[in-house]
Amino acid sequence: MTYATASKTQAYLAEVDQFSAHNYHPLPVVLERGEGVWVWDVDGNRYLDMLSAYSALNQGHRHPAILDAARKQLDTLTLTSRAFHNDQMGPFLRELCEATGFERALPMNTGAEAVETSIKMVRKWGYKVKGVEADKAEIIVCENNFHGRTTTIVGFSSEPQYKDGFGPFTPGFKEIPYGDAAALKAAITPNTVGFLVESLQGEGGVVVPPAGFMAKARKLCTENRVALIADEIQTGLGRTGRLFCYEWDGIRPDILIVGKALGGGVYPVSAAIADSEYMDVFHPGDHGSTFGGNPLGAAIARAALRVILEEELPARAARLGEWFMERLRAISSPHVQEVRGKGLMIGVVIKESSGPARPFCVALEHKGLLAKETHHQVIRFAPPLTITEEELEVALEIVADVLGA
Ligand code: IF1
Repeated sequence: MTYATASKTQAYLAEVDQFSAHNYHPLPVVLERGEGVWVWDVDGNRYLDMLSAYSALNQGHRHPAILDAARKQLDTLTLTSRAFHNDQMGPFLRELCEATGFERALPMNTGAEAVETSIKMVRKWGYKVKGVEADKAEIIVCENNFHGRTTTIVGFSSEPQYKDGFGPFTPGFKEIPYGDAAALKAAITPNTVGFLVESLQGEGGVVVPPAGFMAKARKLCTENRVALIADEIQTGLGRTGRLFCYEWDGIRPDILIVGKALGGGVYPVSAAIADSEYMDVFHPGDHGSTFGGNPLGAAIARAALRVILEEELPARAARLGEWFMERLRAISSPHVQEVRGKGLMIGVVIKESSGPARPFCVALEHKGLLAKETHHQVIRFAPPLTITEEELEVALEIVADVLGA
């Protein structure tokens, strides 16, 4: 089965080329419908979605329980601003705290906003609680990180393209190689307030840190009174086979950042989560958002979280991910250098000698499987966690067809 690029698709591509900013280079597929792990394009072709909106669709497209909650809330109350209370935000934050084991949560919308929230929280904690001299706070980050697109966040990116032309940048960030506990130890000074880290790097190319790295980071942070800030926006909520990826190291961060799948594939919802020691540095007027904690988003996030817990999606991701990775490794291919990942966050690394990963993604698309390359050489497979073994068999057949000898 090969899908020809038909005329309806071409018309949509021409339109977006004319009217959109050219800040993306998507695969040339125009989607109009989704259900579970499947999506359909405007020419009626069906695809298996193996990207899941970069893990924002862990529960699959249009999960019935999440849509029900959204519809019910649409018919009741959608937006209040934080000038007033609403009856969804409190239950949402209580359920989020209960699921994560923290005392408080601060609701935002996008991942980058929750990262910014954490940066502000940990800096203020540094000044008011730890006693760092004014404007001297340092935050340690990792090479190859991805935490969002705001000017502050791209300022500490190691990817030149993300920063080129966007300076001047916010000072106060220090970079270490990802997974290097000795470098972390050496980088900590009395002014260090936080260590911001992805428990497994997503955009960096599905990079799994050396075993025990997060546990070592936890220990160093505790010894030096540095807040460990885990960005679980992409790895969290079941993706890697645990509710949060740091659980693989048996640790707990001081500040936890969630987004993407918290919105159930329906609506942007993010949060910074921490105990009172950190969260209570915020006083009325210090920080906020027009839409953060709105009743529509809160109702959707409650349902999104419920689906992950009740359907035991983390355990499902662990079981299916291990099996799928094994099967991927068994494909005899002249192009594959390595298959790596955790749970259903999987990277297939293409050998340099076989060229970049993108043409392989185009070939997969033509056979009905949507995946996206990252960092030139890596094909990322991250299907909805609701995917079945049978559906993964369909994927394996297509992947073997494209990557096989
Ligand atoms: C795009 C990437 C993935 C994230 C982590 C924070 C954010 C992200 C670990 C910011 C966002 C998104 C951004 C999106 C594509 C996607 C992405 F390729 F860009 F890097 F997943 F790998 N922390 N990642 O992964 O969250 O503000 O976007 O809600 O097109 O930029 P956001």
